[in-house]
Amino acid sequence: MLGVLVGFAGAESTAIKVHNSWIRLTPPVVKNSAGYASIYNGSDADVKLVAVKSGLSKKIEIHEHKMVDGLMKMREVAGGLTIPAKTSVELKPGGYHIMLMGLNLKLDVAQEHNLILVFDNGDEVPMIFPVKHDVQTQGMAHTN
Ligand SMILES: [Cu+2]
Repeated sequence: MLGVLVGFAGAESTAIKVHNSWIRLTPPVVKNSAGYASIYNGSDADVKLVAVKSGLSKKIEIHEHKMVDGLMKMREVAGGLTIPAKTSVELKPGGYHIMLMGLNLKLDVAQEHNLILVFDNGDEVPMIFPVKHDVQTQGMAHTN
């Protein structure tokens, strides 16, 4: 039996919380970029991130990085990215990411873009994604 308590447009209606969202700044000649965030599913049922909506790029896919024959390759996550119940899934460089293909504008660090995360339970979660420099090596920085 399907639940009927859906359809509330307010932010309170979803048990899905998105944190630490950002888009990687790519050079102007690169027409693709990637978005990252941590997605927490506070509900009692698994959900899947099945799509992301934005006018920022012509096409958006949910990708993963996988080692294939010793090479790091990325590919679309078939059927959507599962966020297990009461669990947080991290989208980050080298792992899952929102692939922005065919950017419609030049990225700049001053920008913030609105992306809507679409889940298979019908939830649509809008989130602001600021454009940032890749900070994945930040923790390894040191001074001599
Ligand atoms: Cu990708």
